[in-house]
Amino acid sequence: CHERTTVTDRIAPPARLDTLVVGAGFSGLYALHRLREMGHTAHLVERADQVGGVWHWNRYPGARCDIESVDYCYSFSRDLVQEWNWSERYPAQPEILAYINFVADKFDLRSSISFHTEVDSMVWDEDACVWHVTTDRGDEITAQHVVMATGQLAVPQLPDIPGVNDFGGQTIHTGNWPHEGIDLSGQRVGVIGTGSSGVQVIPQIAKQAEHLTVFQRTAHYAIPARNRPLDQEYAADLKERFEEYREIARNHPGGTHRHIGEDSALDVDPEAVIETFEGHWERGGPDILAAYKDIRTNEEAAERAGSFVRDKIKQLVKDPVKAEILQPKGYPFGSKRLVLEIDYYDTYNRDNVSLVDVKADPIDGITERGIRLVSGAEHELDVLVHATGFDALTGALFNIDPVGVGGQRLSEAWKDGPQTYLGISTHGFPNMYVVAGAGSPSVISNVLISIEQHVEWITDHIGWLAKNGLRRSEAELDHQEQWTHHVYEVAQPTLFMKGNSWYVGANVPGKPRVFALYLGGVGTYRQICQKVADNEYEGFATL
Ligand code: FAD
Ligand code: N01
Repeated sequence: CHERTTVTDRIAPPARLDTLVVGAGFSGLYALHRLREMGHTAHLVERADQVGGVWHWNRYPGARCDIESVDYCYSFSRDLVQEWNWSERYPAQPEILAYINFVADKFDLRSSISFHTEVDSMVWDEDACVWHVTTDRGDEITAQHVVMATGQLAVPQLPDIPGVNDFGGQTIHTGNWPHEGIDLSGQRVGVIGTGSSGVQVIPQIAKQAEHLTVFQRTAHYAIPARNRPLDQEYAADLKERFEEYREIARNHPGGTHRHIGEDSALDVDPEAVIETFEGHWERGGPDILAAYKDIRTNEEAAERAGSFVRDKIKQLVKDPVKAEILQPKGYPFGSKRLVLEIDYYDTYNRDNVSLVDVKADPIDGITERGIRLVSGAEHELDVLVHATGFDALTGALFNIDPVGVGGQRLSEAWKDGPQTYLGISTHGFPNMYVVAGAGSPSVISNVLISIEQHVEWITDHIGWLAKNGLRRSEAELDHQEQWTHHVYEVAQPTLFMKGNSWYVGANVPGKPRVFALYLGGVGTYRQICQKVADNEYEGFATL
């Protein structure tokens, strides 16, 4: 079943629904399943031709998860857990997509999904207490509730470079890779971007292309994934005690099983710190981030890890000029997303790979033939790959730009950054719930844990409203203000604000610079949400 995906013809969505779900990634599929189980009329609309979300769109060679497979999966169905077998420590995109297809088959989800259908508007009707939704296929849907499962990283972002559309060869964004693949043999390929996507795709392109030129603006910290086949005895043991295993993750700050160090990196003998980092380097994975309690809050502590990784890069990359360019500088370790790499640094030891430091000599423009630098140097290319990231968290929501109470648009309500209560709801947008988005742990956690918690909370809330004969639920303004302030307040002491990354909206011109993810921890967040529910959804005005 690892090869299987299913493309389905479009079915028209029903005109009236209890709940409309938008998006067929992990979030939307579980929401649809749960709502149907509750006996609600629910339907899902997805712009792609199949399920999968990011794992459908990001088919670039090398695409892979950076959370271990045994953690990056659903836990709501015991049968599902028992039936599915992961093959690797960090699953690759085809295996994750096959898993999502397996889930869609098992729970017969496709019969309630309209593929090839993009929601393009949502308008709240205050008199009828419903959303009027339209799609690019001419559908008009009236739904009492809308679950926005539109993703965190669902809108590819092209670089802000003059002439970005002028290139005469083939242009590809990693987040919209051609499904049929692309033959790069004999091609001169350029890659802009060296974040998680760039670091994964670059080694794979280097193996195929005649020549690869990487245009790097900021070197990212990358550490080995040490991916390997999943030990099947270990996997079988976890299946035996999966509920207990998963419960630990549900209450862990990151939604994983990562050990969190209790010492300061500054209080421990420097040689012992290096030894600890060496252990992480050998084991691979992102746990080095939690080796000491202050790596994400204290620049000096972060620098211990930063200089350790820079030393490794010097050893791994033979050409000292390339090695110098590849060493991250000017921002603290961990303030941009830590990247897991497979053969990344070694790729720069190949004869067919060049590295251009576009911080030192910036890109002046993209031309018909390739890339021109400010110095006047030109790089002729046949294929240009943008590994330039996404309009994160708000991009897909603003593409729809729901119109709420009094005609206010979401983009207006969020002009200074996301304003939410628990990340789930926004004042002025009743009966609209966002899954694993801004204001919640979302992409700063194992997203699967966060998605399950959100979907369960949201669908329980919808069920509670129905049971109590309530038709309208809206975040109260004072609770929203307190929560939004709390989210920013928790982020302030961390180093995240010091990295120019998508976490703070730095990659999208004009985006407000705010850190909008909740850093208080997955377990703490779960408790807060539970308390709100236990107190009859305190902070929500219902009628
Ligand atoms: P998505 O998977 O983004 O699904 C959203 C869906 O909504 C998409 O199918 C989209 O087409 C659809 N949609 C959006 N707007 C509309 C509209 N207007 N109308 C109709 N449909 C619409 N997280 C981790 O925890 N660990 C990882 O290792 C990890 N790796 C990642 C690797 C990549 C390459 C990317 C891009 C993200 C990764 N993430 C990872 C984060 C990832 O976003 C989540 O893990 C998770 O897959 C999100 O699921 P989702 O259903 O919430 O959103
Ligand atoms: O995007 P990014 P991504 N000129 O925004 C560069 C998840 N994910 O797709 O750093 C030159 O991180 C930009 O440079 P700079 C994960 O959450 C996970 O790689 O801004 N360069 C940067 O190098 C991740 O964090 C996996 O200076 C330009 C790159 O483009 C998130 O998705 C795999 C430029 C963008 O990096 C996004 O990752 C893939 C310009 N004008 C994705 N504009 C896993 O491993 C941008 N850049 C699980």
